[in-house]
Amino acid sequence: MSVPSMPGTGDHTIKNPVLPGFHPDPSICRAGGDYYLACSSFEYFPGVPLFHSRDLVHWTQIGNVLERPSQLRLPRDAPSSGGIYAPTLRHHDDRFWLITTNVNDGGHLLVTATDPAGPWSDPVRLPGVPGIDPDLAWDDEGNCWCTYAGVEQVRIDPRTGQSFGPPRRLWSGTNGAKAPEAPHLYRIGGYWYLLIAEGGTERCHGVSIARGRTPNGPFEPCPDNPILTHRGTDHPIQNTGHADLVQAPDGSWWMVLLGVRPGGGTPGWHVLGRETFLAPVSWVDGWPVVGELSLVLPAPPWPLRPGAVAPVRDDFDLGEPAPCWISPRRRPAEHCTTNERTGWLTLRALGKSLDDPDVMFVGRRQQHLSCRVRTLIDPAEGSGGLAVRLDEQHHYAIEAASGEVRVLVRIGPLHTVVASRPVPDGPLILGLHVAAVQAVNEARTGPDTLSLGFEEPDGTFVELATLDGRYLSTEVAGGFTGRVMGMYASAGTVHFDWFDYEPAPGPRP
Ligand code: 6LW
Repeated sequence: MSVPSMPGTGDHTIKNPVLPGFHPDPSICRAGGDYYLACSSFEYFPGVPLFHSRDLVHWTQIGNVLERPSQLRLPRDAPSSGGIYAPTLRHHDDRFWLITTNVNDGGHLLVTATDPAGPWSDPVRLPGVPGIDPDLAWDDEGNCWCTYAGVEQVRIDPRTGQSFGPPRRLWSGTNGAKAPEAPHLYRIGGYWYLLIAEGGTERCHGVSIARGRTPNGPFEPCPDNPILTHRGTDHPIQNTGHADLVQAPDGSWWMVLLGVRPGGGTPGWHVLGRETFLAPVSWVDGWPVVGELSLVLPAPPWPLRPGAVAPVRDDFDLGEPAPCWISPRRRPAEHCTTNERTGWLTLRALGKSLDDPDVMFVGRRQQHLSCRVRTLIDPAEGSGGLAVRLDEQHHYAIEAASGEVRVLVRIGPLHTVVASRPVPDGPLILGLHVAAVQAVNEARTGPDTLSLGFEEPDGTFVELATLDGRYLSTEVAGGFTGRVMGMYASAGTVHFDWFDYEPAPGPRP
């Protein structure tokens, strides 16, 4: 069977991942010429980032689906990598529908909107539907089928959340592979296709498919399953799975999926979490065949429509934080505001450190393997700093307080101050430079280094510590998220005038 390559002239290339950084479990839909995509968000608030594109390649975040406490409750004891699991986003009946699971607050929830930029409704709950990874599909009779990991299915009323009858087992995947999950059900031509992930979300991840004549099966597995996996290969994109399909207006088919980019020696550490990749799909004998999935692809055969280039600096001049800013569990306005000091982000401490589940931390995803971040902090009324966080037990920070800066490290049960330096009172620029490794010349080389420091008034960067990045990787910390970089308060009130995030040239694309 021939494997198609990305259609197009090859004159232009696009970079995969199309959504770099911690953007796992992508779900996509199209309304006319507009594509929308949603991802999991776990313990972060607001939840479920929502993106728009007109070319499948360039994506702009237009909001977050769950942005009010009435939609998203993440209790203090919701662990990191708990909270919001994989969503499904669909356009049906002139409405956008999003179903997802809050594993720490009542399970599945379903919200709708006429404009995907929001506002989204308050949630409808689905107490009769167990599990994770819910999907929504409607048949011609108007029945709505909710299919979820396992893989099982139940008919629901999406307006009330009521379910009808006991769940039915549909398919448990191929050859006993673990974790049949992430189902998506589509009617394409004369068949209903059931796309799933299997093998687990680690190196053995893969995508398989089955088809049947009704949305309830019976389902016949594709003879070429898995239709996508990079397991057992040295491909730079690993853990490939959890896919969703979309058809472009020209009739071509595309897949979005999650994958990771491990770096360093053995076993390879990925630090940005699971990212969203794009691959072309063609159809052979009624089965989808996934084409080229690589870091650089020929562009699709339509004009590319790059959105606005993300500015390096956020000056905090808007009335509220831009949609890319996220916080663990909650972000009460009285603890995080751009209104107290005009043009500054003010954070008032909740938890006392980054170890606390309710630390007042506001961050954005690290999206490039090499990058630089800087922020101007005024710690006159408290202490706080600049941090890169994987979870409560894995973070590096440079913290400023009363005439001193300190580099704080937490790796699992170990906490330490690795460096400190007196500084004059007053506002100070803190910096963090991430550099992907040049080359793997021995098996134990880490994926990157992180240098933390501050700037002298003349702009010289004073590096206080350079740390191995492997300890802020999923292979060390575990879980489902990726690095988030941002500002925090550990005592009193701290103000931040601006925050810069700048990709840096690096040895890996
Ligand atoms: C998600 C499951 C998975 O619910 O990981 O990769 C889980 N796939 O489908 C958390 O993202």
